[in-house]
Amino acid sequence: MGKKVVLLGRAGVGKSTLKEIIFEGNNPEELMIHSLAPTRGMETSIYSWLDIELSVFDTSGQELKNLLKDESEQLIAFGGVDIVIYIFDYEIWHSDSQEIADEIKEVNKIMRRINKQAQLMLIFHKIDLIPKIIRNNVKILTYQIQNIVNLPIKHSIYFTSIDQDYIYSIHNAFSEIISRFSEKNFSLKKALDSTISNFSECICYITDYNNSIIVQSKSNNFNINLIYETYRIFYNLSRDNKNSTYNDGKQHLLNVDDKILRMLMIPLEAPNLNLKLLVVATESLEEDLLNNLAKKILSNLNIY
Ligand SMILES: Nc1nc2c(ncn2[C@@H]2O[C@H](COP(=O)(O)OP(=O)(O)OP(=O)(O)O)[C@@H](O)[C@H]2O)c(=O)[nH]1
Ligand SMILES: [Mg+2]
Repeated sequence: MGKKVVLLGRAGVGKSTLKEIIFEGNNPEELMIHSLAPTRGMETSIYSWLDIELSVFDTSGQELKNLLKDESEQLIAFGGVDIVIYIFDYEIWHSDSQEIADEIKEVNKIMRRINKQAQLMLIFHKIDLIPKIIRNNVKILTYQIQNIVNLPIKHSIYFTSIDQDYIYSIHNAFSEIISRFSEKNFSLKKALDSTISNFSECICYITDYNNSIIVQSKSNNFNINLIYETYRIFYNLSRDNKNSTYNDGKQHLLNVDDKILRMLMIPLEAPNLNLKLLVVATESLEEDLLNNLAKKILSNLNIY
């Protein structure tokens, strides 16, 4: 059965750009240089994502205020919706946090009225524009945002950017959001989560044949300030076609800031399932850890 996703947010926060990269496979670097035209009305597109069909409604930021007032518009946007993704960015949050918080509350109120089952997700986009000191403390930023927004449920906030240094953050955000209703994505996620929960200081991903991360998991104590740096490394590896050097099933040591990251890439060779690589990495110096983790994940994935 198809699922409906609505992208909401002010003009220029990056809704259409995210849609183009995640679902249309467009080049993030080009979209950073050549902006898309502002969206007018609601643009609806249908996409496949692993085992599900998604109808994505990309709305106009210019017309958001109107949408939040006009009941017939609201029925079109929120009727039958499964997930509403509200996107905002640092600039807007920085200059207008209370207004953005009120807008998120308003969206939540309308959703509760029209469609109680729908879930609201928050994306804080363009993290490349945040000063580094704030970017490295996303936990504090999350806490601040949740407090100002002050909804009954504390919503997760995904921090994203299309900048090549952070590109995997957007695949990760969408993978987590969509895995709520993709059985296949969900079972892969469950296999990764249950395996990695017994390991310390590790992160793992599965990529598809577009070099997108379709699912990822990490140990509770994996240093979250390293995540965006690890995205950067993996992105550069796949972009430079250096995968072949790294996907040899052997461990490689990488420099991440002033830390060493140990990494292992294993080809999954499952094109029929669109699963290309398993990537595991750890900050731990223990060599056996990664081999053990990869072996356990492979047996829990049960794809062969
Ligand atoms: N620095 C930075 N710029 C971004 C990022 N993502 C998108 N942009 C830029 O943000 C601008 C607006 O992007 P759009 O995707 O058209 O914004 P939108 O939310 O669809 O806007 P409307 O259609 O008017 O509602 C473009 O100039 C993009 O290049 C990002 O991660 N970092
Ligand atoms: Mg747009």
